[in-house]
Amino acid sequence: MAKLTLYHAAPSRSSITHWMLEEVGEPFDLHLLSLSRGEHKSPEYLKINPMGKVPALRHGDVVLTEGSAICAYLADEFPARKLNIPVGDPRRGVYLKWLFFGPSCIEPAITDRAFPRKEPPRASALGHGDYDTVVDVLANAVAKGPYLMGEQFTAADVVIGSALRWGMQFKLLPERPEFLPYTARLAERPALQRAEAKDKELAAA
Ligand SMILES: N[C@@H](CCC(=O)N[C@@H](CS)C(=O)NCC(=O)O)C(=O)O
Repeated sequence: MAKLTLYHAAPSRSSITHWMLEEVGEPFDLHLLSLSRGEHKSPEYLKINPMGKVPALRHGDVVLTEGSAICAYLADEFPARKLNIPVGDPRRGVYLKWLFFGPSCIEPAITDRAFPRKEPPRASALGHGDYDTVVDVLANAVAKGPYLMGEQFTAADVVIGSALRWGMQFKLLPERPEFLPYTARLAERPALQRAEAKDKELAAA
């Protein structure tokens, strides 16, 4: 079995992939990087992620970056865990939509809110449109539950759930009544609890 190593800083966006690894349940190593000491900009690490950012994942000879891609990759590599929707299943299209919606719509909507522009751009010129539409689409997606894809928890819940949890924590997303039961359900997952406890321990060290 090829070794899994997560290049990680706790807590950060790599916590999303830390949770995903806990859901997968295979043994993995954490290679910790101190963002405050700039270890993510070292020449050695820039060979792994030329963006100088966490997360990055090494799996045997495969190295990949971008949190959502890592979640999708792990779900597909370990299909027995049923964290993906496989090729050929008609539900896969919607599953992929949510995996991409995290970085391409929620993330820019949140950063627009955190760092408002002096002159608001035209919504039609932005890939995510506008903040309120992103929030409404998300609220509608999680309203029914228990998970985005219905009864099956998938990597898409790790990506979207992480964004909702983080966004609400930092008051950059509203605590909509549709979001709260969904994120409460996610918080009960033992894998998320293990990743969070470990990240707290690492952050305190
Ligand atoms: N597009 C990347 C973003 C990763 C990212 O921004 N990571 C932050 C941690 S929250 C980082 O490494 N920041 C350090 C820096 O840019 O100096 C992903 O989704 O994985």
